[in-house]
Amino acid sequence: MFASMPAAVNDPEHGFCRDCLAPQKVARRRCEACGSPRVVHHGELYSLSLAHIDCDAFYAAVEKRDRPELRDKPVIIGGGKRGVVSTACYIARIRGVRSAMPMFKALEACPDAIVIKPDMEKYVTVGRQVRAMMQALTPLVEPISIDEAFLDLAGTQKLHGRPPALVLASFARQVEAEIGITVSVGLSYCKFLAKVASDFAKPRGFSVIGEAEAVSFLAGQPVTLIWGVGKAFAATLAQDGIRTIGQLQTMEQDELMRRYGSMGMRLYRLSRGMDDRQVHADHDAKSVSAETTFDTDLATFEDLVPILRALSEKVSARLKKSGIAGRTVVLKLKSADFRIRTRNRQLPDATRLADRIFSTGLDLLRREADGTRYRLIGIGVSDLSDDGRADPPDLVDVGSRKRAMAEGAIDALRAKFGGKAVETGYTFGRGSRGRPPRSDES
Ligand code: DCP
Ligand code: MG
Repeated sequence: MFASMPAAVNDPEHGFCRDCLAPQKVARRRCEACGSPRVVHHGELYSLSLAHIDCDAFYAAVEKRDRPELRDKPVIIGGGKRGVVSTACYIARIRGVRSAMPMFKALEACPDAIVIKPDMEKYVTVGRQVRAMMQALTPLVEPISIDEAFLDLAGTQKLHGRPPALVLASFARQVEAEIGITVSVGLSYCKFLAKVASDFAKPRGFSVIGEAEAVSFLAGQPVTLIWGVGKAFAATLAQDGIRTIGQLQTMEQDELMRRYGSMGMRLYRLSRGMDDRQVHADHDAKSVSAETTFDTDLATFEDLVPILRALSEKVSARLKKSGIAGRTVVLKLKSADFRIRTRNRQLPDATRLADRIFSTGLDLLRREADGTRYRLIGIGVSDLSDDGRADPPDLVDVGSRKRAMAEGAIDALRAKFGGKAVETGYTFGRGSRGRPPRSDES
């Protein structure tokens, strides 16, 4: 089923060596030309074109590149203000170190680890270099974070003179040679499975999930593999006795939607390997945001919520006006002593809906309303793209589709009667800006 497993080969013509790129006529464990064990075989190898590429242990890999004496040592990037692990190299991971682990715990697990403080500027630079190399392969590069992106290579065979699979394998080699870090590649027919695949054989992985085996592959996987199924939702599903994606595959769409409303449709489709989301090119990832400074500092969640609502609406209105959408929601707070906190969360799909921006911002705000007195709050979205396929009805739940329609109706009324004609619960009674008057705004 997977590229690295020659046993599942269904067409031995469809293979190559990831080291020397030589075609493989016979499904053997080692390359016919160079003897490398890194051979890839898959029946759909030369017809698939949607890829997800993710750098391996990114920050740690960059540090190891710059300090070769650390190559065979356990390295942890982290510490600093947060006191947690940002990333650990694969040697440290074998010893039990994980991202987001408190540093003292990481050092308990791996006392001889070398701890390096993050150098974000450097990582951003390297991330950009990798991205530029991706953009040389196809204009359809959709960055997901500093070290990962989706690439749609459909229709590029003529340009490259070889199929996407080979272009990707050669890209991985090029990143190693020119940048000095490694990547893992997932190749499939949809975003969901391309991302799953890239994660499957890390580090230096190259995994292929074809249409033919998607459903049977997914059947044995835990529900947490599905985008949007976090710990809390997995616990809900477990209460209902659902732990594997295979169990979801036996359930009807209606039932899933009745039981899980917002997530039911997503569970139904993704469990069956159905995912129509397209790869959207990067639009230079700027952001659209709105913020406001208060006359008097505010500390309670209740005081901040209506302001957040009003600002979310403002951001949404701007997005709608310019025909764009954003996928990462960013909350900004400035405390009375001028410390800035930014918190962000990435959504599965880009949005331009006030409702989604607000509810995501609300989640982020909840954790920050810890008694700190704030003088400013802001909300915005980044990872901008054309809005053509934002808030997709195929994957968005019924509830939010209704909210989207309601939002459209409210927009229409506002266009007709002015901004104050319709107020939502959170801003009602606070004026259209949802906060006490006299505040300035930027
Ligand atoms: N990162 C972080 N805090 C986290 C997770 C990630 O600061 N909780 C940073 C450090 C990572 C980078 O983002 O190097 C990329 O995140 P990934 O999830 O891709 O993790 P890695 O690239 O480190 O490891 P992997 O090989 O699993 O992709
Ligand atoms: Mg990574």
